[in-house]
This record gives sequence, structure tokens and C-alpha cells, in this order.
Amino acid sequence: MKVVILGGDGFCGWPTSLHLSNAGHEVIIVDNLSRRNIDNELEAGSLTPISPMGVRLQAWKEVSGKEIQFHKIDIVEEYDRLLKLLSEERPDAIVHFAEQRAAPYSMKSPRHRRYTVNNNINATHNTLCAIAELGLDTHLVHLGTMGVYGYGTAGMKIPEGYLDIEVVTENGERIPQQILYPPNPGSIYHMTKTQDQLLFAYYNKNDGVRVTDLHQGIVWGTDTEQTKLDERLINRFDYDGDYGTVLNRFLMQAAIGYPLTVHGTGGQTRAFIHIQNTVRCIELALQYPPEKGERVKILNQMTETHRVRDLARLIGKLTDTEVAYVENPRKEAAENDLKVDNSCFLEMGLKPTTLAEGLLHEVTEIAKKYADNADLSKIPCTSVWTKEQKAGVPQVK
Ligand code: NAD
Ligand code: USQ
Repeated sequence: MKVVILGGDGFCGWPTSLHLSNAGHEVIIVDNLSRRNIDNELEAGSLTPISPMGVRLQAWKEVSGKEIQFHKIDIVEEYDRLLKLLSEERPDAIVHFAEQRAAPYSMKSPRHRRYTVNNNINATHNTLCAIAELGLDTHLVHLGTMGVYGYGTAGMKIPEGYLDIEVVTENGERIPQQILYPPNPGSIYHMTKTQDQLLFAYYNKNDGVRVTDLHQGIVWGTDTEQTKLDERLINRFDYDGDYGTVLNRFLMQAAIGYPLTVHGTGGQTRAFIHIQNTVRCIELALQYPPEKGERVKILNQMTETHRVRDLARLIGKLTDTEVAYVENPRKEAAENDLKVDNSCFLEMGLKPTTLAEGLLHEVTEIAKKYADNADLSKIPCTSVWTKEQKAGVPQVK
């Protein structure tokens, strides 16, 4: 398959590009390198030393003998260049990672809210618009989020995108229907993902665009089989208060003996998936595209759910690190249960990497190895959801 990877320089996009190239697909990366610029803006880089794109691609050629193309295109600001690339390449599939993906960054200030809405919704719309304008039969695979559902379901397992309901007519007839699961975003970032869903439904209905929307949980881990092959191929590892996600932050904090920063009571339950499983899921989604005329295919891309305080206790015990309960800088339910249906990927053959298998590797091989790169002042979460809230800063002895 010829596959264009939008956002192929990022945390999920880079290892996916390598995984697909390794599997024999022709891979073309498109990225505007905005994530690297945000590192500069926040003065907080990846814990792992990520190489420039040219070095990454040269290393991959040396290691695998395979070539990956790269085009530096901003898919929001440079629609014409995106259109030209797609019309020349006519890819079988596009994998779309190219959005601003951090909830805290999206809440940082009015500028960050506006940037996130503008970037994310237009990135998705421009991609759909280009596919429709060119009349391509390209399969679009998008990285969405579990957060579109909200995280509370009153004990019900969250279905894969669509909810079975019954419409009761005026004369009492009950008609079964399926609707998009009602969106309930918890940040401006998550809200853009709920808007993406409507764009997909519309272009699917109006222009017949074939779309798979992957509702992914929190990704943890760093290495995949390919990124391990050469240090120049290493994946990024975010640990700062805006981009670091909870489990990778705890692993890094444990490696340097920093108290594990649990927000509030830590009663929040979230879905998780290892990066090696992420890249496999995308390969599977490409392998099983929706048929022409089929509605948007929605899959839940996660393997486990965990409560934040349970994760902290587990890692704290494993590494003898203190757990700190800090003020929650977010506006979110203090406690929630979460059950998720992920049977589609399991039926396609996904073999989950569990926490038990990967945690210690991450602490010792990645977080401890690169601990000297850590800037402790960047760990606290300083972005707050409302003006009344305070940052989640632990007392560090
Ligand atoms: P990332 O920020 O590391 O990567 C995103 C990439 O897209 C970056 O390289 C960035 O430069 C690029 N990009 C952004 N806007 C662009 C534009 N306008 N034009 C061209 N390139 C652009 O994020 P990630 O962690 O790899 O996440 C990828 C996708 O997966 C996101 O859409 C995110 O919402 C989703 N996702 C991520 C996680 C996670 O835990 N990391 C979990 C669920 C879903
Ligand atoms: N949290 C802590 N301590 C921390 C950091 C976070 O307790 O130091 C808590 C948060 O308050 C939240 C939970 O952990 O309750 C998850 O936070 P997170 O930053 O790990 O995840 P989130 O903001 O939801 O975003 C991440 C990715 C996003 C993706 C989403 C999937 O950045 O791109 O869409 O996970 S999901 O959470 O399933 O919606």
C-alpha cells in the first residue's frame, strides 16, 4: 500500500511510519514540525534525544534499506500543497495524526484554545476536502480519542462509536436506531476531536469518503521494535506538565525519585494502550478498511483501563517512590468507572502488551537512562481549566 502519514514526526506518527515501512508499505510523511516548535515555546523537550527528520530518515535507510519520503507541509495553512501531493501520489490510505494533542496545552490561554481549534478542525477538514475534491478512493484512518465519550457510563461498556437507541413515535411504536455515541469532551482539545467526528460523518454521507476513526486511549511506552534498532530512530518521550501523559510521567518521575503527581484523589479511570500496540492497531485498521458506501468505522483503540491512584501506587511500590496528591488543575470528575468494548481489534488479532510486561523496561531502559535530560521545573502541570484553579505542584523535599 502507498500510505501518507500526516503528523509522521510525532510520538505516535514516527513509530507508525517505521512499522508500516518495515512491513513493506510505501510511506510518505507529511509534517509541519509544529510539535518541535512547541518544545521551543515551552522550553521543555523530549526526555529522549530525538534526531532531526533528515537524520531519522537516513538512519532508517541504513538500518532497513528502505526509503521514507518527507514533505514539510502545514496541512492547515498550505492546502494547495497538500492537494498537489495527494493528486500526484494518489495514496491508498492516509493516516491522520496531525493535530495539537495535549489537553493542558489547549487550556493554557485564549491563544492556545484558538490555535488548537483552528489547527485541529481545519487539519481534518482540509484532508477530507482534498480527498473529495480529487475524487480519490483513499481510506482515511484518523486518530481520535477515548475522551470524546466522556469517561462516565453508569456501568455500561462504551460501545465502538455508535449507541443502540429506540425512538418512540407518536403512536407508541418503538423503532431501533444507532446514533453516534453522545459526545462529552473534557477539554478544548478533546472538543476538537468530537467536532472531527461530525466532519467524518458528513463527508462519508455526502462524498462517500471511507473513514476509520480510532478512539485511542492514553498511549504509554517509548520503544517499538523499529525505534530500538538505532539511537537515531528513538521516539520522543514527553514528561512536562503540558504534553507528558500520566503513565509516562509517573515512570519518569519514579526514575528520578520525584513524588508521583496524582491529581486530586486520583479516582479518575482512563483507558491505556502501549505504543507497540498503537502501531499494530493502525496496521490492522489499514488491513480492514470499510467498504465503499459503509458508514464511518469507529474502533476503540485501548487495551486496559486503570485508576490514576492505582497506577501511582503500583509504580510507587515497584520503585519505592512517594505518591503526592496535588490539587487538580483540571475540571473533571474526581472519581469515575470506565468499561470499554475493544472487541474489534482483539478479533482482528491484536495481542495486548500489558502494564506488567512493560513498566520496568520503561523505567530502567528509557527514563533512568535519559534522566540527566530532565528539567524538574517543567514537571508541574501549570495549565489550569478555569481561572479559579491552581497548578498541581507537589512539595518536593
Ligand atoms: P504529537 O504532537 O507527538 O504528533 C502530532 C504531529 O502532528 C506532530 O509531529 C506535529 O508537528 C504534527 N502536526 C500538527 N499540526 C499539523 C499541521 N497543521 N500540519 C502538519 N503537521 C501537523 O502527538 P501524538 O501523541 O503522536 O498524537 C498523534 C495523534 O494521536 C493526535 O491526533 C492525538 O490526538 C492522537 N492520540 C494521542 C494519544 C497519546 O497518548 N499520545 C492518545 C490518543 C490519541
Ligand atoms: N493526571 C494526573 N497526574 C499527572 C497528569 C495527569 O493525575 O501528572 C490525570 C489527569 O488529571 C487525567 C488523567 O491523569 O485525569 C489523564 O491525563 P493525561 O494527561 O494522561 O491524558 P489526557 O489529558 O486525557 O490526554 C492524553 C493525550 C491525548 C489523548 C488522551 C486519550 O494527550 O492526546 O487523546 O490521552 S484519553 O485520555 O483516553 O481521552
